[in-house]
Amino acid sequence: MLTTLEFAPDAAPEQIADQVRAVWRDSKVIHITGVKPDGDLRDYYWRFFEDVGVPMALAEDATIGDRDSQRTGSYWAEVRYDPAVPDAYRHSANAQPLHTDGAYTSPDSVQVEASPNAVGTGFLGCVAMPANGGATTFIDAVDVYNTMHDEAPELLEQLQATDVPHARSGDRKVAKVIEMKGGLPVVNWNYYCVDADAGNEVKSLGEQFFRFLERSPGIAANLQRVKLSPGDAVIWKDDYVLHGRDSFDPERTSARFLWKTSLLIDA
Ligand SMILES: O=C(O)CCC(=O)C(=O)O
Ligand SMILES: [Fe+2]
Repeated sequence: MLTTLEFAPDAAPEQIADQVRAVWRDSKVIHITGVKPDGDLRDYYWRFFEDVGVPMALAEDATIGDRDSQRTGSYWAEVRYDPAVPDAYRHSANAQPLHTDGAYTSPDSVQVEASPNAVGTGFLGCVAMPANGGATTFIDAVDVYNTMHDEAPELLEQLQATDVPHARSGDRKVAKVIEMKGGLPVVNWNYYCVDADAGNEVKSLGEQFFRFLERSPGIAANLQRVKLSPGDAVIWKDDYVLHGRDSFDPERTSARFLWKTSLLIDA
């Protein structure tokens, strides 16, 4: 599931694109490591994006408006430790529970045209990382499915049979939390964005899945950790894995600083 690609510090974005294309089909998470771009990391990786797909302007800003109106129309959002911004995982040092980024959005949300082969892909690029903790965590949806099959078969059946609405920032999407598509399980999940209007049964199902992910031995055993270094990036097929992060020792404001965006990759 996880592929690590090592590069020289001065590798060109086009080299990254070539290597990513070569492993794309058989990877769900790709850790790009070793590059030390001069200047703004966003400019460097933008050139990589242009070679492999189409960026999506889905960024949110936790410092403006309320949770329903935080879409900025821009491509990049900060995931940056800042104790001055309350109630936002993106600015805290807490562990972040497993989720998908696209739980309430689709390519229609930003009016980009998706080719039939395009895959919704998350991106994090690293500006700063503290010494202790702060790895981004991933689990293959196949492992989620198999673990549930063994540990919680009834919950798995219910999730496969239930439409769950997610909503935030003016976007709404109704989907199964886990569903077989083309022979592979796909996931759509963010506990904190289950629509407040969802019925009690749906909400209770969400509570059970949240607790399952937190407590299941099989989930913990299959989790993979990617700890980014400055210059590194990680991309992941958002519908095919769940991701989250470990808590970290905050050290100081901006001690952990990642640039986040999403794109459609049609490698
Ligand atoms: O901080 C991380 O490593 C993950 C952040 C994340 O998943 C998010 O902001 O959606
Ligand atoms: Fe995320």
